[in-house]
Amino acid sequence: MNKNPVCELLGIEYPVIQGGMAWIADAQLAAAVSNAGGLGLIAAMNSNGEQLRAQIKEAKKLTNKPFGVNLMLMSPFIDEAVKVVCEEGVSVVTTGAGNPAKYMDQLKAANIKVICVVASVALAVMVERMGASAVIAEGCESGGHVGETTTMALVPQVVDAVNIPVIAAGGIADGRGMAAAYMLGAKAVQMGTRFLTAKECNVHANYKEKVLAAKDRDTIVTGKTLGHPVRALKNRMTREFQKKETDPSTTQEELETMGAGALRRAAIEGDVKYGSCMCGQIAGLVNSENTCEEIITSICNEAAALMGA
Ligand code: TUI
Repeated sequence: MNKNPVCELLGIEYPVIQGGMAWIADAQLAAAVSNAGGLGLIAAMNSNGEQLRAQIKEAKKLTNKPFGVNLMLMSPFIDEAVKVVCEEGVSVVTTGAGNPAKYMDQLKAANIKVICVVASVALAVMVERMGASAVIAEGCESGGHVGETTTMALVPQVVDAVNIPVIAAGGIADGRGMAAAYMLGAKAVQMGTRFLTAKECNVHANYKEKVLAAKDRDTIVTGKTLGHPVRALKNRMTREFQKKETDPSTTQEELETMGAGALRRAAIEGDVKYGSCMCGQIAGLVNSENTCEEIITSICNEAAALMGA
């Protein structure tokens, strides 16, 4: 895996990126992934500017390796977050859940490498033109905010449409998934669900246990009627949400209120019955809590063996 374009671009040892999971991906997780040779990301979604700055400063103390920040474009703090990553000299950001056009020039002017999460060929082509350094083609097997196309179908179509490196995400949690991503033309992988169960991940223990116990059909996508579909583990919350979503008398406001704060309730408070346990379809494969180093080395070794390297 020498001369991997994503490793060269980012100055990392292994082509493995940790997903920027809102309320979950903090400085400690990001630093653990980066110290293990991958690219750790701090999620900016749930932080105002000063909270994000504190997380970046903490990560700088915990690692001298490159790490990044995930900018969730639907976040109420997005303008502050962009300003802070520019001021703090973060080397790379990923963007997700929208079109990053508005922020691209500002980020590039601050010498930040921008890697955009895309769920379509059209957006991949657009962000390449805007100067993105790479794209993450994320299939709808992933957890949290999802597009409509699977990883298997999305990755090769994005690979054919752009000249920048493509990183595959959605449904990848072991060496087989990584090898498959390579066969589709990806040069690296991003994993969320696998790192959610890492030893260094500070998500509430109830949430972690639920992901470790989940099987293949335990996730569901809700929120399509609101325009931001979200994949999470099935529980009382998703059942009630689904019931309301299919009831024509339910208003958008009712649904928005129900969804608000749901991820925080699960990830921070441990309410896995009435919170949103966002998680990918690959959860059924994720059965053990491991260190970030174990996760990264095992997936890369397994993929290399499968590819006959
Ligand atoms: O962003 C994610 N996953 C997320 S963000 C999140 S936080 C949240 N909290 C409460 C409610 C909802 C979300 C949890 N998970 N992944 C990256 C991603 N981006 N997946 C899909 C996309 C995407 C989809 C459509 C990117 C762009 C897009 O189109 C934009 C356009 O205008 O064309």
